[in-house]
Amino acid sequence: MQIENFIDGKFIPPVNKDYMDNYNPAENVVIATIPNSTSEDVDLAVKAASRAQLAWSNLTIKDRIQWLRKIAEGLELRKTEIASLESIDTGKPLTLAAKVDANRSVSNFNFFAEHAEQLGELRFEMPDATNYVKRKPVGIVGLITPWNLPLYLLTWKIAPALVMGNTIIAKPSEMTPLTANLLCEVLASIDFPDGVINIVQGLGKNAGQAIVEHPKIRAISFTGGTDTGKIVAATAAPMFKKLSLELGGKNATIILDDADLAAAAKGAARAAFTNSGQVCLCGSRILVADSIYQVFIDLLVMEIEAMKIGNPRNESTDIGSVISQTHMAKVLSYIKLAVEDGGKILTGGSRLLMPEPNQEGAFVAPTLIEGLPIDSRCATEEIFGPVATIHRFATDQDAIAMANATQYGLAGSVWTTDTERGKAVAEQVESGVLWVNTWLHRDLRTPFGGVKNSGVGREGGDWSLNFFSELSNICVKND
Ligand code: TXE
Repeated sequence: MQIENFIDGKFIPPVNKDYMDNYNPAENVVIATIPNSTSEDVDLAVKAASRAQLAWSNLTIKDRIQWLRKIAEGLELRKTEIASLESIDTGKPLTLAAKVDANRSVSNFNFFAEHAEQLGELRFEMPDATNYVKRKPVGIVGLITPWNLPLYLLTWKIAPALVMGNTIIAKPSEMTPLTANLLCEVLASIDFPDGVINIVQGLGKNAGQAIVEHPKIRAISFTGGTDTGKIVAATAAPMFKKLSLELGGKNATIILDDADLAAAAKGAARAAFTNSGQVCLCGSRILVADSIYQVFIDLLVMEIEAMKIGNPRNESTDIGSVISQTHMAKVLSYIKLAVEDGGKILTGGSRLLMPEPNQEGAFVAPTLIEGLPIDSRCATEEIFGPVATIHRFATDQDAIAMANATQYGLAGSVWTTDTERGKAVAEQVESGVLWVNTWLHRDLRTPFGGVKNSGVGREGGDWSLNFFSELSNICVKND
C-alpha cells in the first residue's frame, strides 16, 4: 500500500518523491510506504488552505455543521475498516480498535456538530452600550498527533477546528498513517471542499517541524510526548501562535482502604494495561492503603494474569503488541532498571514470544512491580507501556502526596465506597482529569488536559471551540 499526501483535495506524492516504510508491529512486517514530506509539501498544503480559507469561513456555521455530519456518515460506513487498519498499524486488539478508536472517530464529528449547534450569541449589556463577541476563525491551523490513538485523536482536533471555520494542515504520527489516509478517502468520496483539510504524512523533525515553523499557520494543536512538546513550544511561542499541548502522564490509581476490592482490582488492571499501557491517561502507578495492600495485590495479579495476550486480530485478545520494536526495547529497559533499583516483579517482566504470525512481534507481558521508592525513575518517568508500579500508603494525605510526586499532572482515579471521601482526595490531586470508581469514562463536553509537564490548555466542548476561534468584542454605544 503506497500512501500519498492529501493536498487540495487530491492524493499527491511528496515533492522529493521520498518514501519510508510503515510497519505492522505485531508481525514486524512492512505494510505500507508513506511520504517523508518536507517543508516543500507543507508549503503546497498551506497554499491550498489559503485558497480555500475565505469560502470555508464564509459558510454559515450551520453549513459547516452539515459537513461534519457528512464526514461522520462517511466514516460510519467504514468503521470496520477503520478498526482493522488501526489494529494493523498499532498492534492493538481489533476489538479495542473497534470499540474505542473507530467509534470515537465518528462520535468526535457528531459531538462537535451538536455542540456547535448550541453555541449562543455572546453579549454583555452595559447601561448605555452593548458588547457583541464575534467568534472568528484563527485561519490556517496545524494539527500534530501521536500513534497511540491515531484517528481518535486526529478527529478530536479536526472536528472543532473545521466547525469554527478554520482550514487545516494535519500530520499524523509516521508510525500510524493508515486511518488518516482513510479519512482523506472519505473526504474525497463526499466531495468535501478542496484545500480545507490537508494531510501531510511524514517525520516529526521534517514535516512536523515545518508545520510548527510555517508563518501562515497561526495555531498549533499538538498531542504527544513532553519532550517533543518542549520543542514545539520553543518554535511556536516566539511566533505568538496559539498553542494547545496535550503531553505525557504518569497517573496514579489510588485504592483507599474502604474500596470494593474486586471492582478496584478490575479497574486498576484496566487503567494500567489498556492499549498495552499506551494511553496518556493510563494509571501506571497504583497506590494502595496499607491495611488492604496484600489482599488487593493478590486480586490485582489475578486480574492481570487473566488478560489474554495474543494476535491482535483474534476476537479473544485483550492485549496486543506495543507500537514498535524500538518502543519494546525502551519498555524492557525500564523493567530491567526497576529490578536494578530493587523492584520485585509480581507478574510479567519480559518480552513474550508468540506463535505464527506474531513470532517477530513486539509483545511485552503486562508487568506489575512492587517495592520501588516512589521517587525511583520507573515510578516518575513515563514508560508508556504495559508496566505499572505498586506502592503502599498509610493515610489519604500520604496517598495525595505520592500521587503529586511527579513532574506530570494529567489524570488519575480514586477507588472507595465513600464517594465524598473519593471526591475530597481527587480534588487534591494535581491533575486535569480525575475519576472516582471508574476510569476513561468520558463526557466530551468536559475540559480535558493536564498541568505541569502534561501540557498547556484544555480540549473538549467549549474549550476546543474557543481554542480554534479568535474572539473580537464589539462595543456599540446605544443611540
Ligand atoms: O509522541 P511524539 P508519540 C503522549 C504520550 C506519550 C507520547 C507518545 O504520553 O508521551 O504521546 O506518542 C510529531 N515538531 N500522549 O511517541 O514522539 C510526531 O511525528 C513537530 C499524550 O507519537 O511526541 C508525531 O506526529 N512535530 C496525549 C507527534 O509529534 C513533531 C494522549 C507526536 O510524537 C516533532 C496521547 C517536532 N520536532 C499520547 N517531533 C494526551 N495528553 O492527551 C515529533 N513530532
